[in-house]
Amino acid sequence: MSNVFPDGFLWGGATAANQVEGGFHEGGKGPNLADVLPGGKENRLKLLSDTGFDFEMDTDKYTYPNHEAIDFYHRYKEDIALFAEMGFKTFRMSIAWSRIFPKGDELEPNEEGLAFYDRVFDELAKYDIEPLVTIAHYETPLHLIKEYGGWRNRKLVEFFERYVTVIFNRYKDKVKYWLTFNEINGATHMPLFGLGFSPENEETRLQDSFQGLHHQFVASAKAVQLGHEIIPGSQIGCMLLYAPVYAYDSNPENVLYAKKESLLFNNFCGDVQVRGEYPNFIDRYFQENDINIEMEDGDLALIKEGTVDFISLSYYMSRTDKKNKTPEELGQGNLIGGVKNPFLEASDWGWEIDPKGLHIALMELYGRYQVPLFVVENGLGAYDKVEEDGSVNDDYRIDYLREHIRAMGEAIKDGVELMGYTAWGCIDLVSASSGEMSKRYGFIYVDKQDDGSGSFDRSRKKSFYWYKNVIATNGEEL
Ligand code: BGP
Repeated sequence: MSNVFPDGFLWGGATAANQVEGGFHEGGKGPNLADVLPGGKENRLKLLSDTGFDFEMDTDKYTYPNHEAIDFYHRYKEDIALFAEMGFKTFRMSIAWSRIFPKGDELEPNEEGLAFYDRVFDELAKYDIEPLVTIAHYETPLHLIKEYGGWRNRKLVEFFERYVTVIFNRYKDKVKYWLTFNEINGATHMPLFGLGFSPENEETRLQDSFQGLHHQFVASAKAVQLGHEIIPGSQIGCMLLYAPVYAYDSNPENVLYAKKESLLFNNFCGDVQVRGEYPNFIDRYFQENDINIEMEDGDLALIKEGTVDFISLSYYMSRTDKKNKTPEELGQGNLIGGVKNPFLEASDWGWEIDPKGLHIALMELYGRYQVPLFVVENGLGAYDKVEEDGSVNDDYRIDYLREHIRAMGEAIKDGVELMGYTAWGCIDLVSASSGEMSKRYGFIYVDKQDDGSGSFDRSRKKSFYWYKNVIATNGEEL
């Protein structure tokens, strides 16, 4: 088989600051959203769907796993050396906004925070690993949440602009690839993560989420403009949580329903950020749900001018759905709803495993937008067993990744332009939705357990050697 992956394909791995760094009050960093999210699956999942979270910590009752995370803050050299050993061409990471602006609304940045990322980028450069930087990954400064109500407040656009101006200027010679808001379209499902607010009640959830999204669209467009000005040749992408929606059966009513759900979930944000316009279909949805977006003069023109250079996406699962569901059919563990797909198996966390869904996702996205795509998250969260000799034989992870990489190859054969692939959680990290360490994604095992115990030592899993060879053969040997 001749090689389907183009030369220069950006193989690598992905993380987010709050899930790896730790050092939560070191180097002048201020607290952010992730610092007040308790550990434990039930606690976290409840928060994500709940209303009225107060953003206070209760250390008697809960643990806070992101405080230490996996201590990348102190161990980044060792970790980057391991990424280099695997042959990474790129490393996706985020900058924690509250390391740069501890409260978020200051006028002057925190030099220690800036210097930390200088060191990380310099370390990556030693090994020719290209950084791919997410500007906002579920880590809004806590002060902006408590004082301003998160992204519902227009003020955040201004604070964000200050933040991106500082980081673009500081890192202009070190970082070429940027992403604005992680999984921006997840906002209406989980406003807590992306928008930094917990709805007061179900009635205000949609209105506030779409208003917050509008502010992020404006902020993202502004960032694209600034990035292009400050860093000539930079590539700035949006980031979508993409889950193709399948109709449960061929009943046209269900097909239509699935189509509409997909437009709303998968395409609304992309339409705004890639095409630079609110799509026509959203008018009806806004009317029917009584959603009124406050816009300022110039917002729509800015959105039109600040369209992204490429689309990045996370892909974990597809969604199967039908118009009329019984309560028993609902949910089924997939984070984004839907009903159980009888053809698919699920992970231990109930996430349905569907490599073909990635092929479909890439074809849908490329067909609609015709801009380069970048898969910046994909992977299997699983319980790993450490053998007596210290090895981790994670064949299940290899199987999962192999099939998804194959699916990307098939999409490339179908004409999709794909820039790269960064496997999520290339080193074990704190799970976003459950706060657990035991939901592991890594090629590199980290000896830290759910209760926070462990040596934090790193070791290579079987998948480490497998992925190294995948990269070395540019995806030819899977
Ligand atoms: C995405 C997030 C990541 C990440 C991943 C896996 O939604 O962008 O931050 O954590 O999902 O999810 P989880 O950690 O819940 O398994």
